[in-house]
Amino acid sequence: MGQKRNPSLPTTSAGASAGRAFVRGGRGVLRGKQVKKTFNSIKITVLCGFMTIIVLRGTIGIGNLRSSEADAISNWDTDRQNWLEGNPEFPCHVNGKPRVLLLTGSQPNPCDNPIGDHYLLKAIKNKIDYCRIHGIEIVYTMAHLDKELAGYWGKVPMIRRVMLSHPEAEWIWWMDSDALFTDMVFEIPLSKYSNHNLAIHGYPDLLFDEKSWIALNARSFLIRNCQWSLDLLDGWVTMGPKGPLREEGGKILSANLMGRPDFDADDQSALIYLLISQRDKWLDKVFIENSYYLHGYWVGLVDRYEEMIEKYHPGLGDERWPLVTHFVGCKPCGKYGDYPMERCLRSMERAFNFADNQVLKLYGFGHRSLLSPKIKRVRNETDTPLEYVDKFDIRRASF
Ligand SMILES: [Mn+2]
Repeated sequence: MGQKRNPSLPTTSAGASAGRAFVRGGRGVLRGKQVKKTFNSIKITVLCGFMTIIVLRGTIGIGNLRSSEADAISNWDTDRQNWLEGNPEFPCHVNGKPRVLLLTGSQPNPCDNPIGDHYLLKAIKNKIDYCRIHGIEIVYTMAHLDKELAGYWGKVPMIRRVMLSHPEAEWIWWMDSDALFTDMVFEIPLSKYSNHNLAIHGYPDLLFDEKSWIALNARSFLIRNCQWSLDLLDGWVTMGPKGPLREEGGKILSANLMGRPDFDADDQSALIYLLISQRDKWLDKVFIENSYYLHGYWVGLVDRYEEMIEKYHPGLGDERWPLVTHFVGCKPCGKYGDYPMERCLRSMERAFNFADNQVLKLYGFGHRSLLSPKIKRVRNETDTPLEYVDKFDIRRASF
């Protein structure tokens, strides 16, 4: 090697040369020179370390959902099927219905304002009620699995993780923390999706004719636990990682999707773009749902609750009685929403109480008004309480 012939040349093998510098120092080389050489070696060590990190970044899952190539999964359908057969105590169908796991979550830190945490609590209470009534399990996550995929991108690695860790779950239902169930009776018509792997709220004409960036809503959707979905998540997340991938991705999305402002790649636009640009690969397994509100935009719904109560009844799920009211553009946990905080909180309170009235009915209570956390009795106590169970327990409604 070069260093052997000319000991004063900088070395490229940093670890070994650092040791050698001390040996050379022992031969009587000036101490200052020795220190300088050692310093050079350290610089090279740092540089080599940096290069190693860059090389490793390419292989440890920046830009894909895997921690290394070793856990690329290609046989999930067979593996999962075998697991299900070996674990009959964890069936993927219960009482003839596919097992659904609702996945939601919020940031690991406190909200900027304590009122934000109060509404996160109300939002999870609301989801617990709906899921208890409909036999759905809940996973609430506060973990950031991947530093590169923070914020709304965080759901993608989390969905994948939950699929692989809960092989018994047939469907994973992602729902944002700022979405509330407002129809406690309506049940997802899963049998409709028996030939599909993704059920998502949206409009086919907006997707195919207009390529609109709001053609689908990715904040409440159902995805089947299968290999197709793992592949979709892998394709979906490519624009997710912080930095150049997300910045360049944003430019591609704005150039291709109608109405999209210029900003870094977001999960919803990326999904729309993936489905449009690889239509043949994905679309026959995607059910674009708009017969009920799997996602319902809160503006235009929250002011109509009294009218709904007057004219309709829960169980419809659509614009007459929306399954979900989603507070898009409200940031109760953060600082900067698109709408005034007061209007958002007031509307969330109304949505929560609208839903809670449907839950409280079984117990004989209701909110004093849609804006009041206080309750009042809505019927007298009785010495034959079981007749009210038959009448008001939503779980006994005819599904
Ligand atoms: Mn949201």
